[in-house]
Amino acid sequence: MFEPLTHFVDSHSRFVVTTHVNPDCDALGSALAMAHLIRARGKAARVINSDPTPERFGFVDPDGEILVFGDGVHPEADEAVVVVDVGDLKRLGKVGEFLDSSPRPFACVDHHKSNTGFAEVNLVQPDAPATGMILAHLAKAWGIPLTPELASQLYIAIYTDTGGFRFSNTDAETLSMAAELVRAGADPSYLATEFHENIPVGRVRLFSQVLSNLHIEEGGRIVWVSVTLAEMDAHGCDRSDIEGFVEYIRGIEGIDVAVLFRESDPGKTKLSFRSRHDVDCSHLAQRFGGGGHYHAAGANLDVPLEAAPALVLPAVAEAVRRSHGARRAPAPA
Ligand SMILES: [Mn+2]
Repeated sequence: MFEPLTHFVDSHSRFVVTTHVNPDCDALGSALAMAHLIRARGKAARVINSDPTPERFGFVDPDGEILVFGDGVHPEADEAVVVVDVGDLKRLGKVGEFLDSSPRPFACVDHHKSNTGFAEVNLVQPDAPATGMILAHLAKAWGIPLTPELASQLYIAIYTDTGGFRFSNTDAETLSMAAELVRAGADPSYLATEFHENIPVGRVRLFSQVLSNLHIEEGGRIVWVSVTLAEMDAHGCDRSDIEGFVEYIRGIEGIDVAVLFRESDPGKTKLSFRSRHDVDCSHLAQRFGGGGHYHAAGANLDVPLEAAPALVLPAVAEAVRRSHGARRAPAPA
């Protein structure tokens, strides 16, 4: 299954690796790991992203290797491109627009259920818990030793995309790969602490404001919140600070779907869906032009924040009514 990508890497000599806008730790760790693997195969590789690395994820890239697309920083004519953790070309941001106007060979390594196989070479495994997991297997297939740096990049990718080994994508294989990465030098306590315990106080204040207006519908099966640009500005927050809000409200007892409506630009709304049980968020997001995973997905609407809930919530309610909700524990014999 790695042959097409192996052939792609062997057929070019210089590479740019890139990932989605508003990068999370799977995106960042996977981009760095992919560049490392390409270099270990004797080729040149650098990482250029559309968005700067969010400050609180700086620990993923301690050497500041990730470049930001801009004046004079873009894929050169002789650089092939590898896109990681991207299921939809729209999520490539400025780098995507640049590639549209100046096409070059490109490959994609990803695990989004909604990935349509848009690249020339697609290494897409929807069952993988993280793009970092696919790359951990690729490192082994290529016989590339796991340095502590590489192991840390892959570990944080897997750790965060499994919600700290909580989500249904966590299985024995996930945990045994994590153990292998720890043996190779990833420090689980350090990485988890950097990830969870670096919260700017403005983010906590914004969260408390958002939570003060929590909406519960469908007899407690749907929960939703919204956040405006003005609220984010007032607390010095950017969109990366909002990550995690929707995960938190998904934890409310008895709910099936959590939705976050975020004003992304004036007149535009970003939707984030999180579900439990048998509600397919990826399917829900696709109804609004987005995509993602079964239990986590998103979409962008050209609709003002105030108008978005009335447009979206009926579809969520329909999905919830069709679903079976929590599986009941078997009755004692
Ligand atoms: Mn991912």
